[in-house]
Amino acid sequence: MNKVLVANRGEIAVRVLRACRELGLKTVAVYSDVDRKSLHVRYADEAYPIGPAPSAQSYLRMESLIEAANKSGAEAIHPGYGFLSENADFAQMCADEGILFVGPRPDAIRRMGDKGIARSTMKAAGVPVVPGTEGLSALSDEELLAEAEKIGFPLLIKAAAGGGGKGMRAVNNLAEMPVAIGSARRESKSAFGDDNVYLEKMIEGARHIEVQILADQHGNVVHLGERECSIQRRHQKLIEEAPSPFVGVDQTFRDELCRVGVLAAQAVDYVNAGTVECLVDKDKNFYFLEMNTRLQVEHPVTELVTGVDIVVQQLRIARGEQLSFQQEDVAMRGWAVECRINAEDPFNQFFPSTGLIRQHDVPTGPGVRVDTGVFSGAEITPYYDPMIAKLVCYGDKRSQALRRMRRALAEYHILGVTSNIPFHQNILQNNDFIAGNFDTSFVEKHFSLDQTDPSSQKHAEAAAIIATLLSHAKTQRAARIDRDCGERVSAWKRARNWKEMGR
Ligand code: MV4
Repeated sequence: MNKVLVANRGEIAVRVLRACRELGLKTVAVYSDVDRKSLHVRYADEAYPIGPAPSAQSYLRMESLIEAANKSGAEAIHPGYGFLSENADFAQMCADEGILFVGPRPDAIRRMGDKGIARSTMKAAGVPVVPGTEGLSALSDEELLAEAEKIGFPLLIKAAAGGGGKGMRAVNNLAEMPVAIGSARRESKSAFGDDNVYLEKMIEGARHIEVQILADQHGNVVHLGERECSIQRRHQKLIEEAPSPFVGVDQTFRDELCRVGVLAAQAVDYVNAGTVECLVDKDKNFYFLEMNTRLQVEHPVTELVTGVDIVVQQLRIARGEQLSFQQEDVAMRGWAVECRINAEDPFNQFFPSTGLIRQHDVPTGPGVRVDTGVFSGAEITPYYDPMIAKLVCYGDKRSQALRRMRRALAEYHILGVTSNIPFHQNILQNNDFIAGNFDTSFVEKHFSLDQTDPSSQKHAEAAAIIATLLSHAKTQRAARIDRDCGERVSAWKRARNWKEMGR
């Protein structure tokens, strides 16, 4: 393997290209019309256009990607995350073309892709799953009603082809079932072209904790510990950390959770990097949710606490090498936290913000890592996901990692588009977050700005958010004045800027 094509864009394409560079591999980028000037294109040794901006016509076009690989002579394709990364047909197509797919075998992708099949496979392998309809498939409405009574309420209806909350419905009693089944089926049909659903008892007040797995082609499977991913909004993760503050110093619990993660991977003969997502309740009961058969956005927090370069390992595994270490060699040391920096307006329902990034000043210094695909002068288009960067901070303890994160967020300046930095700053000030005391409902509970119930503390919360936003706006304004003091700014404009700063 000498040359790798990266079938992705943005920060993850750059991340993968960097790993290729370090391994001495030649690199090939692909780009849509609007990405011609993107960082990943600049970074690669060569680059091929693959079509118009909409991903269905570019980054999701399997034939164009295979064609670019063949034209460039790339022997392998790394899919990154999103796009075709969990598409079994694409993995198969690569295999048929004699191209190495940097990921699991098509069969493992397929078995984990159908959440119903995945649950049955897991249960048979001794992996705990949430009680529900595992073992049954293609359930009719009548069967669902009968099963629902056996499971009890509240329960969740989930899409078999789903994942990530799409097509999911919460149901409190039998009477609500028929309508909920109908809408879950419709949503699933339109999103995935499949209207099969299954049922799970609802686990309330749960945390979302996941286990990072690495498996080579020789049957060696190791875990790299857990990540805490409960800080999310509408199934979009916002902050991730490793280790999980809930697991904390309970090494017995960690070992058990991670052992089950390994068991889940072994059950489908998993190869390459993957993640086993679990729900963990307040009594430390944990249940398999789903397995993501790809590299994840939040992999850097694991890299920082284990010292393992996950993408380098992926490439080594793909070219048939054995894992160079064993489970006993893996230790989690220190603490890492990641904030996803998105081009979206936290004060306007997180509406995506597009346009020219006029200035992008990223923090650096001790314990700070920034993975980004943008730069000053880059354009944020509405075609792809709004994540601009991942700001990852490391410390010997959680408190130090959080201190560094606050410092780094304050150093981060983005001009031209609105970002969610002030939102992160607010969370990083929250006492429950600081105490590690939160579950998946944290963001909803603490930051529902649209609620105006005076009997709650919401006004205080809203005031805190407004204060943060104002203070942030002031810092941004100062940065803009600083930048505009260059020669090309007229004295008149500068005078106005100085006046503004006095406010
Ligand atoms: C659950 C659950 C409670 N009980 N399943 C949401 C997305 C999908 N991956 C699974 N999800 C959930 N499944 C049972 N049986 C709560 C959630 C859930 C959630 C899970 C992970 C991260 C954030 C979440 C936010 C709300 C609900």
